[in-house]
Amino acid sequence: MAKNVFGKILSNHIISGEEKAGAEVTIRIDQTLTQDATGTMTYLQLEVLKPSKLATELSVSYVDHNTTQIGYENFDDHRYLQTIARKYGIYYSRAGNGICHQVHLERFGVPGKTLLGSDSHTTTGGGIGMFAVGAGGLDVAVAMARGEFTLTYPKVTKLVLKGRLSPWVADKDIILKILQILSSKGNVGTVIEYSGPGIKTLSVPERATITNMGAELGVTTSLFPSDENTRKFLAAQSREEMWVSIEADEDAEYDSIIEIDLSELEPLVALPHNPDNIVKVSDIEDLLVDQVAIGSCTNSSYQDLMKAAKMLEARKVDQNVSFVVAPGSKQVLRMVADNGGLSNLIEAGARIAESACGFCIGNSQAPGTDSVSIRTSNRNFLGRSGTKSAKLYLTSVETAVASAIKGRLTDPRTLGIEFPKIELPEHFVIDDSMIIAPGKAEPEVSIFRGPNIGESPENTPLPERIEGIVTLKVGDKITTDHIMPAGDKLKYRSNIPKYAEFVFLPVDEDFSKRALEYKNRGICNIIVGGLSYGQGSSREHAAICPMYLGVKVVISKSFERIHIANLINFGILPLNFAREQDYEAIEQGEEIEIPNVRKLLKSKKEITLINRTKNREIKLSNNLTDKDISIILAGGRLNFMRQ
Ligand code: MIC
Ligand code: SF4
Repeated sequence: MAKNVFGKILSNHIISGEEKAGAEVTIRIDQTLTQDATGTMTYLQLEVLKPSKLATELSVSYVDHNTTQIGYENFDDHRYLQTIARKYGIYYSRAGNGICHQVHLERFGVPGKTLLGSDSHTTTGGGIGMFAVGAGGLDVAVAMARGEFTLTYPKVTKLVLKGRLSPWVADKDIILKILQILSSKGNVGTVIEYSGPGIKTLSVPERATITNMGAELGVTTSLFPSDENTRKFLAAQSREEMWVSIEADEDAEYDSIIEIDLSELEPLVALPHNPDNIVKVSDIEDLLVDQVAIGSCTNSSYQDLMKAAKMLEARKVDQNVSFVVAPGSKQVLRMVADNGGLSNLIEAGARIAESACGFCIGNSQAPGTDSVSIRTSNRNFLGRSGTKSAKLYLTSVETAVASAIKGRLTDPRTLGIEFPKIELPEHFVIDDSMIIAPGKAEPEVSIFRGPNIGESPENTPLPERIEGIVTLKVGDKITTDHIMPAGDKLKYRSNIPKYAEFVFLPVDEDFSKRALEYKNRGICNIIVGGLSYGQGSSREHAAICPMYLGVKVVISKSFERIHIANLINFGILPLNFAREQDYEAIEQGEEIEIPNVRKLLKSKKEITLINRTKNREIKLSNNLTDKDISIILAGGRLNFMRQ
């Protein structure tokens, strides 16, 4: 039977289940990646699973998020990760070597392989023809221990790119256009497969900018075929032997088809506070700008930085703009330095930041009060930058640099300078000295544990009857940045009791105190949410910390894929309103009862909630599989696996 690229990769990896949209399938995972902010919890869980050896072909532990090192916590956590990597035979990419997704693309990504990463932007790997998926840390720990991952077999959308981009219109504008068409909600359970003549005009790093922001679409992942451009990129990384050709069969079928003519695109911008809030740059030009930040796993490649450097040759950034540049990797920084690009950037007034997540996750370079920040990153959620009143606008590198020069949001086509066409280099500089390759696993190695490293907390089995209070009611598109803010709190990722103090901080400063008080009185905490609850990051802390505070149930109109998996993994029951309008029938502070919940879940009967305050019944539904239900009843995945 004719197959598309996704189908070809998946059928090579199926362990069990039917290859049919909506079916539950278990697939073999070839590679895993973790980053430090999710990694400490992932490896604490791996320690609980105690595998005698890893089941993956390759696993890499990156340090890229928590590199600010104010206080001892980050450095101690890095040491923990480094010793754990030795114990299990995991590659360890040291702080300073770069952002996980950029480095993985450069040094480890292999077309046709499956990659599971404890970071939502693991989807970046689709740019090199991998089936690359983001997941919670516990799922990644299980993949390392058992080599498998279970997911819902997705629908596949063919996204045909025709024509070629005009000068000054970039890879980023393509994905912003797709976000405008598809929005950031309602795409759960879909894979996007790129195709058409336009893809031949895009290099692997440009493709990776597009697949990176598949995370913002909320799709399972997205991917490009592995073609001549993929071969060229691997050859330039001295890894040509890893190349295989993977193209869709001519009559391959898709569930839906979308076409975009690249030649019709214009520079676009995502307005605050969601990446799908898209308008043309020319529509809001002249907006005064306080900060411009180039970098993040979306746009920090060699081509990105050299474009910026060329545009800034013999030019200065506006004196009112703070201009920060964070190269995606040590390789990028080294090559931009060798080629003279770094001097241009420095002379123009750039503040060169470490090759790390940095400004993107709000743990450095926080903008000022009410300020406008133009960024090449992928998320502009409220408070994400570390400054709640700041407004973040997401653009291409070209638009960001034009705006830095002018001090106002600027369509780069109006700059009147020569367009900087930067080709993919024939050879990248290869220096893997910041990656510690594993020798044989060393089971006896002593693991370093600083005072910040806690334990992996566990839940208790779901009670037969839930009696609780709606501790919080929120609206649509609540992101994991709302639930579990990062920024300057990121260093507490390994210390759950401390980190739990900040749950829902951007939404309700008293939530954590209130929830803990109810928990201590034996009352279950219940959260009510709107559409796309849990959008954004893979951080399982958005489930672990609420669990620690005694949250037992989240009822919402819909959930995002990774977050619902995390809720299940930690034994929090995710339920939907059977009728969306019933969202209105329940308010914060109301007393709730859900009787016979265990029995009803097991027998797959409809669950009814009793709003005791209003004396009214509300019907609830769910899409839980038998396995999900068993995990929730057991009080989370680790308990379930022990049974
Ligand atoms: C993010 O971009 O929000 C993060 C920080 O990379 C997260 C992971 C995390 O919260 O540690 C993600 O995207 O999954
Ligand atoms: Fe790091 Fe930002 Fe990418 Fe997340 S989105 S991995 S914080 S660079």
